Amino acid sequence: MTEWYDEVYRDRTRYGLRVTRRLFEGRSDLQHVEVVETEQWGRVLVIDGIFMTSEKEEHFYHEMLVHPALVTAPSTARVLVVGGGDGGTVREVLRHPGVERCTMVEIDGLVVEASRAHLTTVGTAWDDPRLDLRIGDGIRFVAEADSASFDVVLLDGTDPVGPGEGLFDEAFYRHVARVLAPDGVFALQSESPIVTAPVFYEIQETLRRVFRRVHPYFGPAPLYSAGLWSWTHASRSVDPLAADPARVERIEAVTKHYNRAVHRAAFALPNEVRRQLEVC
Ligand code: SPD
Repeated sequence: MTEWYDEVYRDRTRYGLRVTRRLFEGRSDLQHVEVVETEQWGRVLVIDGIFMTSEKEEHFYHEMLVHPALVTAPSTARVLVVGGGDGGTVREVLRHPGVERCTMVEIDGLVVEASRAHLTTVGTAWDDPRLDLRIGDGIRFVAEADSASFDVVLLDGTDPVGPGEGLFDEAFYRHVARVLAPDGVFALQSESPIVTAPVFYEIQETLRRVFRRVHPYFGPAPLYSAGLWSWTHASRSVDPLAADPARVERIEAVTKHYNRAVHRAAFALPNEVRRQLEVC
């Protein structure tokens, strides 16, 4: 069987993958969850018709979300991951030996279930004793967590539509700032500065109302059809280029994409972005 699976985003773009097999389809209270096998990217997790991650290119996204924060935060002992149900983000977090506990709060148990069964090369750290996996609402978890109880917070959500929408609100970011240690780091996926530019700039503006230092950075995420993807490093005082050399050396020995030069280059702002951020 071969057919095309088209991701239609906000009724404005269409990106298609040839599918050779449907492996999983289910509906939770929140979302429609699928795993399909594709010629191009291997197995792909799809939520509500939007491509989330794939076996063959997920490392770009997950390594770039995790390592810039994990090599710059003064401490990495207590990490919180909001979302990330496919397991790729916690896999990268738990590569860092300085992480003592990684709490992951995923709103949809079906995403974890489907990923554990069908994306076994993505989530390889489910049994790490440092992982504290909770199925629940990340917004509520952060609102109820103790102040200064995490050193790093990572947000690995969907696009800002559907159940993930509240994860892009100022109120949520204020709670993140509160639960972070004073020198803690928040990193999040922040959409495409090109295809979804208005959303990207809105995220930057909102973060700037909450954090003193807000630095978007860029890299490839081939599954998202956007050409260029962004993540953002936000904190009260941490320089995103002041990476701990020992941590960088250790992690770049095992990553597929991330290394010290990629780290530096990723924070270079294209002119259009720089100009636009000056007026934000
Ligand atoms: N356009 C899709 C953006 C999804 C970002 N999160 C993906 C989750 C991967 N762990």
